[in-house]
Amino acid sequence: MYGNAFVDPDEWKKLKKGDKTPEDPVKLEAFQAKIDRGEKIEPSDWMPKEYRRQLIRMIEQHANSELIGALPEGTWITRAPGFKRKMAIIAKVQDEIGHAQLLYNAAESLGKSRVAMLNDLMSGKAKYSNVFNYPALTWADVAVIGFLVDGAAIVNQLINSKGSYGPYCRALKRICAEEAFHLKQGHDAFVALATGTPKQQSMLQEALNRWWRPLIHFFGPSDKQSVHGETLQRWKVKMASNDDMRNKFFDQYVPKITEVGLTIPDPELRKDEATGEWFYGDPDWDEFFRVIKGDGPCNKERLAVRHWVNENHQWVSDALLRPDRVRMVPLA
Ligand code: BYC
Repeated sequence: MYGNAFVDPDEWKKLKKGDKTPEDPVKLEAFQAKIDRGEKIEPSDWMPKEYRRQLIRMIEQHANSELIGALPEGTWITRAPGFKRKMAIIAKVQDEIGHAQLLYNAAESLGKSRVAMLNDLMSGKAKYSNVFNYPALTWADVAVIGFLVDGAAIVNQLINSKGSYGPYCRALKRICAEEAFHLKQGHDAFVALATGTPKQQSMLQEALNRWWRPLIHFFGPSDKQSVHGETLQRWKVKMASNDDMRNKFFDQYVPKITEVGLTIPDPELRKDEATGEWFYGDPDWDEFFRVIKGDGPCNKERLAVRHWVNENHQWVSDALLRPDRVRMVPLA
């Protein structure tokens, strides 16, 4: 099933088979010129196969991140401290699933079906953000996710919402508006703990210590190690490099973390005031690559939830899409 009427499903089949036919140089030049003029590319427009393939990879990974990203905080719905925080976290988790919907739609507009994307997620073929392979051990972890993971995501998404692919940029704009509200609830929970009892403060510091390294990894490997960065920036899919986005995050969030009395768990972190560049200690990129390849603390647990949903909730899709398959049981 394809979510967009413009899509030729054969395009995706060809891409999957690794179609290496050279692009028409005239079309390619016109395409790049359009991007350089800052115009949007829409699903019905001609696009190079590699542009389509790269966008599917990145948007699909982003959609998977929203879907799986709902899980660490979702596990805290039943244990959130107080009614108001419980209501807020329920609404936030629902929003994240809504973001996944928007992004799967945007990726579908390029020709890959949602079912194929969910299958690739479950088989481990498609990635999702490294950060969601870590556990939320305490309520303070939820505060760190709500403030700093959402903050990091906003840095990335605001920049990329000015990119070249229309459906992705429009989805990002809407997502950023909702994320800005998530950030407020994350900041509120964060500040409440930072200004709370000594026990709450140390719980928050411990959570920050756990999340700092995954947060650095969130923006992707350094520009020297980035595989797709250059191509994606040329096509204005990524509007800044991994290192530039990470730098922006440090600029915005390091002062917010330290002003509430927390210590950043990296004695080497410093800003060169002359160049504006941040330097940080070794974030162990081996750990990053291990985690994104499936060997993180929670990878198996996260995918197990998707398998469970797939097996136990198939009837919902059947009822919506194939009502002929659903057997109605009369009420006694
Ligand atoms: N995690 O060439 P590079 C949220 C992979 S959800 C995992 O630099 P690229 C939220 C990369 O895929 C929002 N993998 O890649 C939800 C590539 O591997 P493959 C999450 C990563 O694409 C719920 C390899 O490393 N945000 O905020 O140029 C609750 C080489 O990297 C990661 C997004 O998904 C990573 N962090 O740049 C709360 C943003 N980083 O595919 C919050 C959308 C790199 O060759 N994505 N890899 O096997 C992007 O902006 C870009 O894809 C990245 C990476 C900057 C992440």
